[in-house]
Amino acid sequence: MTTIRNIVILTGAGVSAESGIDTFRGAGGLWEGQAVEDVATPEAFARDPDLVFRFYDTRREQVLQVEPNAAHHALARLQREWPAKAGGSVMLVTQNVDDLHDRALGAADGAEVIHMHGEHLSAWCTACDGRTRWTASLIDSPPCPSCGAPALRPDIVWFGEMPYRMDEIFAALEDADMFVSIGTSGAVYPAAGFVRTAADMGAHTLELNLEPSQGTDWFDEARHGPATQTVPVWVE
Ligand code: BJW
Repeated sequence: MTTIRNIVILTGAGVSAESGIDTFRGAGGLWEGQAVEDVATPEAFARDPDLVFRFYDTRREQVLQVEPNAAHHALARLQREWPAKAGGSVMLVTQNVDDLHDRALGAADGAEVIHMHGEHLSAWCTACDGRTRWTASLIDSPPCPSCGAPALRPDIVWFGEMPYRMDEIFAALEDADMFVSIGTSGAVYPAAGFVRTAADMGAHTLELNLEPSQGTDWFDEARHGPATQTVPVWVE
């Protein structure tokens, strides 16, 4: 059996569900009754920016009111302790646009959270390409703090846009001994395909999700249940 040194972890909305943030799909999901193309595409933003700003303003406010849960804390502990314990690395890639992993991790030497789909608490200026921490409303065209242009938009990767830091993520997947997917439906690419990249390179693959995801058959192993229970057990 291969010794596990390098781990890549992918998280999705299910990790933050027990903190009180809605998931996207399924009953009670954020997009139940809301067409995704009305809010989560560049075309929707061009068509009706105020609708899109209002949708993200509401969700930005929600993020400020919730706290990391036991799953976020367990993963942060793993990130802090694994390098010294196993002489390897942990890359935590999240599709989540909340900052709960970051808050659980705090300041930790050499450890970070990769937000491949962007962040609610960040605004992106389409004029100067600058990014600014942002907790207020984006309605009424506030000026960019760097260049002054009224060109800020949510720093969220919409459908049809390229997720962030893909080269680094694929390089880590190719070097991984273990790939763990937590709380994601496996409905959105390229993240849904990470398991196959890691498996093709010989990594052991594990799914932790409330229920079998769309890609569950691609994993070597699956454990089903709420993330606040399955993740701390796996980390220990
Ligand atoms: C629990 C739980 C608990 C609940 N405990 N678990 C056809 C084939 C392949 C690709 C495409 C295609 N047609 C179009 C595409 C591309 C498209 C895509 O994937 N579309 C699909 C719908 C098919 N993708 C893109 O456009 C992406 N860009 C791209 O592909 O660029 C080109 C490229 C090419 C090659 C390499 C690289 C790039 C961009 C995707 C951007 C996604 N953005 C969003 C943000 C929307 C805005 C917003 O935040 O409002 O990201 S969409 C949304 O879905 C959000 C999420 O990060 C993402 C994933 O959702 P997630 O996290 O999986 O949540 P859910 O709700 O789906 O699932 C939650 C799970 O948790 C469930 O399974 C529950 O059971 C579980 N759960 N409680 C544990 N307590």
